[in-house]
Amino acid sequence: MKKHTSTASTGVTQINTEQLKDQIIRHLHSTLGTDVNKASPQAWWRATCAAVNEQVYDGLRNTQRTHYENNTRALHYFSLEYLMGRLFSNNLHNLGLYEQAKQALSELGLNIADLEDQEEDMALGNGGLGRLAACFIDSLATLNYPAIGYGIHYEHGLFQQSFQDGRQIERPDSWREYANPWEICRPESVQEISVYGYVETVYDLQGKMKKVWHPGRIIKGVPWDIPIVGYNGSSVNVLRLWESRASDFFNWDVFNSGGYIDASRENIEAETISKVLYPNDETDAGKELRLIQQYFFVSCSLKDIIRRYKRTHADDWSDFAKQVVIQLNDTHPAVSIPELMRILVDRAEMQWDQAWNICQQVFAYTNHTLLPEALEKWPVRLFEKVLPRHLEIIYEINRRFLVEQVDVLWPGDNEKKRKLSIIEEGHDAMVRMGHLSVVGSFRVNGVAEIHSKLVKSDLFPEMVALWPDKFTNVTNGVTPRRWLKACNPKLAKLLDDNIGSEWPTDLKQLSKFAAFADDVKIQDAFIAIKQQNKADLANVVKKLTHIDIDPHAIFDIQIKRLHEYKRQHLNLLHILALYRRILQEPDYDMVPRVFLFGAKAAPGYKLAKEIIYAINKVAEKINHDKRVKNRLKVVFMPNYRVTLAEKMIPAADVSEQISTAGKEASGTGNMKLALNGAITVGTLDGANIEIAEEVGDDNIAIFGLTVDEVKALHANGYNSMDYYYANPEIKAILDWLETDYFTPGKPGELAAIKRSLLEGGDPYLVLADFESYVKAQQKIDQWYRDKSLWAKKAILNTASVGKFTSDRSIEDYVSRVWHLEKCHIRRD
Ligand code: 4GP
Repeated sequence: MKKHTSTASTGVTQINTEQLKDQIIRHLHSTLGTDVNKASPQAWWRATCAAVNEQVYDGLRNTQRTHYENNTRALHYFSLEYLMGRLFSNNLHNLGLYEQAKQALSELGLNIADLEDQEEDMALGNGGLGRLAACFIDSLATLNYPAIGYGIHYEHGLFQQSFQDGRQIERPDSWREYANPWEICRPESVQEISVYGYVETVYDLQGKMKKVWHPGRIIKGVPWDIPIVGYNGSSVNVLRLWESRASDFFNWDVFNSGGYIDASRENIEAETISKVLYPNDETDAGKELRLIQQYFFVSCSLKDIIRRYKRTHADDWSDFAKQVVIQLNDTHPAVSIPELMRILVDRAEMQWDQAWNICQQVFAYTNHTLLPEALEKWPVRLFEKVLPRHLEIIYEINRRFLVEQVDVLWPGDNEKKRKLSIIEEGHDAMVRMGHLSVVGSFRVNGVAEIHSKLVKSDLFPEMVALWPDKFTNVTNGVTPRRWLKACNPKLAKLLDDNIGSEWPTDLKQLSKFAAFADDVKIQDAFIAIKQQNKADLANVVKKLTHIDIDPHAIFDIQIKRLHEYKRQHLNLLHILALYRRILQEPDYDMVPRVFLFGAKAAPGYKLAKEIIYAINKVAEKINHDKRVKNRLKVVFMPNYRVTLAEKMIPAADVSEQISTAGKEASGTGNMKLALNGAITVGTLDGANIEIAEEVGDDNIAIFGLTVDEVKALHANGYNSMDYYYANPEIKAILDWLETDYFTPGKPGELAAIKRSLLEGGDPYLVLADFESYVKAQQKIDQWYRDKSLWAKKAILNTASVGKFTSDRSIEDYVSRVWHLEKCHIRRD
């Protein structure tokens, strides 16, 4: 066999294939305690991870030392979710070691893809918000910005999904059951945090009043660090995740006094905090545990930040806001605002104004959704029980805000005060976390142009009147390293060969690819790659679902959380319309199409689960109906997650982005799919609008009501019944769902969708957009018939979406919000 001895072109330490092989074997022996003759794939994978970690830790050490020496200002990203996926191939790619590793493993008789499959997804997030956080920390490290991500070290990530007779079944996800090779426990940085108890007002000898919080429970936060390797860069930043444990001190007392059971209960209760990720997406969990989770991680993180700051500044707070900026990823970490106030006022004994001044220079807040049910509110009585001192502080923040800001701009206007108050009055008073976030931050941003506009006009118009400069936009982005280079290596190579290899860190370079849109050779190459990716996906589909799909059909893909506003049921209605046309017209002429879905529904979200069930039942019928003659196939992929996305996205011809206009804040799947040459069927919503601007109207199939039209329709009284009676196709399809055609012997099993669209009033205007959706789909069918035309459109999609790299999003945050300096890492 030919010896491959090339060295990595970039990365932290130069290393060649031979050295890598030696390292892997050394770790097989000394870290895993096994031998080449009997090592399992799992052991080989762990040994390879350990070898990779040698490079990672070099970079980590150098990065931390350089940041310390330069006393850098750093970003602290506070997020309850990080949807990381696997790290193995990502770390290899970012270190520039992927080809070496592939070669080294092959010389050892192993296939790198098999080892990749040994890794569980790190699914510590629900959907877009969590995946965005993962892309952002990749970009921050790649761009050499000092940054640290803070979150929770959940024992169980997002549930694993399977289907039983078409219905979603949830099982716990145990991503680190046998330990995770990428994380490092840091006992030296353990924190203790307090909850419950009561507040005492005391007076010192001078008669000065002080508030003393006597906590009811103390919980230990144990940090686990995951190194985040920048691409080609020398920076290795850290994602620090907190695990909850019972405080030793508390536990020991109880234990000593004979309370073994009580001590174990304390343990269990404490550990429950970081036990599970709430599976809700965009809805408020409404649980005491969720509030404690939020407080637990922000309190640990703030103490960690302050400990680091004090190392160089002792008790001098004057530079704190120069050194520290904290991004609140949605309102979930908003309790950090009163927590920092508590630390400054109660512990550091600072004057309120001075403390508030610091707070207002440190926090910035990103809003990710306008859905009313997702805007977090916590009952005042819950706050009082869990965080009594914080509630007092929130009252004081609110009092000052209403007197010093609201009443000055709108003197005597009680209606304004009621609307803007951080406390929503009522028989069950609530703390409005969105209001708190806006009041306590120096910047507020939405995640796409239209969304940021709506944040200002519909969500917080008065706050804009108070602080016009506070509001800004940062359109989301995705890392092209994971979402093109690593997941679509063939397309990545075609790009390298034709436009050079700078695009992974300078995505605007993709525009050079537009020059090849009419080049027949490139079109053929592009189509051949897509075809191969589709064949690969067909194999995955066969393995997971036993369904045969034809790689020559159009692969039409909708992958995202299951939610009414995302309208997977609109997609389903279109599938039913096609099926019905085929049955009515046996020679119905259409390009064969495979509709692929991937989506998890929150376990408590009934209609979402009914939609999954209906899609699965319709799929079963269509896939077995000979009359269809393979023109239609429907596949619901089980357990959709980052790793599955990496297989589906490179194989997509069509990208379904069909939310009701005004509801999808941005979307990021839309960006990944366009980047990989899929053509979007989409509404003018979220970042679809910006994608359309970039790719041009000819290369996207836009349909449906606009945001203004949606508002007007609602204002004038939308009646979905009008569409039901006016359009015979709609009527026939909805009535069909009520029969037992798809669920033999069980009529009405799929009726929930019809009910929600008719009796339920169709809140997301599915029926109003149906006709125009069908037309857009016909356009896709027409375009696809002309191979060269399709290839051109697909190439132009890839070539035109350079804007949507998360590197650009990060640079926007840096210039509009964070004001960081790049820090070039000195190697030892
Ligand atoms: C999501 C939004 O729904 C999606 O449009 C956006 O692209 C993403 O955040 C990142 O900004 N929101 C959530 C959530 O995932 O839990 O609110």
